[in-house]
Amino acid sequence: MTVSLSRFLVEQQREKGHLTPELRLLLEVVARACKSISHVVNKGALGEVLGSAETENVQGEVQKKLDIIANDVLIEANEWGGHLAAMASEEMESIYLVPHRYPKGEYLLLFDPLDGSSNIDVNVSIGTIFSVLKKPEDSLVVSETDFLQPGSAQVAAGYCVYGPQTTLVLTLGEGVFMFTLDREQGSFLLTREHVQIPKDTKEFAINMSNMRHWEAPVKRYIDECLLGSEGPRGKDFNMRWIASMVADVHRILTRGGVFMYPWDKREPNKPGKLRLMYEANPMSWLIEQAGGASTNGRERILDIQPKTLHERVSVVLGSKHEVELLTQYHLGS
Ligand code: AHM
Ligand code: MG
Repeated sequence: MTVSLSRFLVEQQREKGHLTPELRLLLEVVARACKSISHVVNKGALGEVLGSAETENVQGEVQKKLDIIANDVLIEANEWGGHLAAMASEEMESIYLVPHRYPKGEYLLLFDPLDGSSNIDVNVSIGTIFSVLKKPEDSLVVSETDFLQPGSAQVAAGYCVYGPQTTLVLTLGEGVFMFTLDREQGSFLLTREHVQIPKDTKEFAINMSNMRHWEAPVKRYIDECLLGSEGPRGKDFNMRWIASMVADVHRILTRGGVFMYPWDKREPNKPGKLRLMYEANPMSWLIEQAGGASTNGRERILDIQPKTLHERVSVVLGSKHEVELLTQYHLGS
């Protein structure tokens, strides 16, 4: 029997009590927005959506047309349903309050509307990442402070990868579930349940061109992988780097591996490249829910107390034993 995302969510609400009707609506709306984004991504040059928008986001990065389109799709889909209090996005400096004309809900939605922007124009997998928090009960007027909750407080998280297939991956804190978009039916269908990542791996993902800028523990780990069966690890490793976190994490959830975007000397004042609240937190929760681990090298990512909405973090996630070894190298250095 095929199970649609809608049916899965209804069952989670009805039988398992994992989600409220409001959260169910929120997830349905996010999935619908991802479907629209997938449609636009598929059109590519035919939809005149490729290339730069010639504007900069809060991170000082040049925005692509699709970054802005995906952001608008998510905002427009989510603002009127009554399930949200506010949203935050990689592409917007400040939080977005639900306009006064619409009813307000209890949830806060954060997203990276189009992750892997450098891959848009070259027809390589990209994705949308999202994280859902509950608005603190004592908050009357939502402010940025309400968003500054550790990843362990998330009530739902996931991503949608736009690749050869469009796949939505979701956790509500009771395992990881994958849904593939059936384009004929126009709905996401459950294709993998309770995903588990192997504890050991022979595959790593890191941008090797930054090697000379890394810290000693990362350098040591990669050096040992590269020595293969002749080195201390006693096995040959394979390397994969897609440069879309969504696609790299999707591979790891599918067959294991370790992904790293560590601190490096290029911008020593930044803890890393990736953003904590709408990239690292949702991905870390998915990875942990699939039996993997996620750290900044020294601390579990989900335990980090965010100080600002767009703060960055160093990321090491994936197969548990590799993440433990990397943590050991960091703590020992
Ligand atoms: P983006 O949100 O601007 O797309 O940046 C995040 C991306 C990640 O998806 C990916 O892991 C990383 O940046 C790639 O970085 P690099 O350009 O160093 O390969
Ligand atoms: Mg991103």
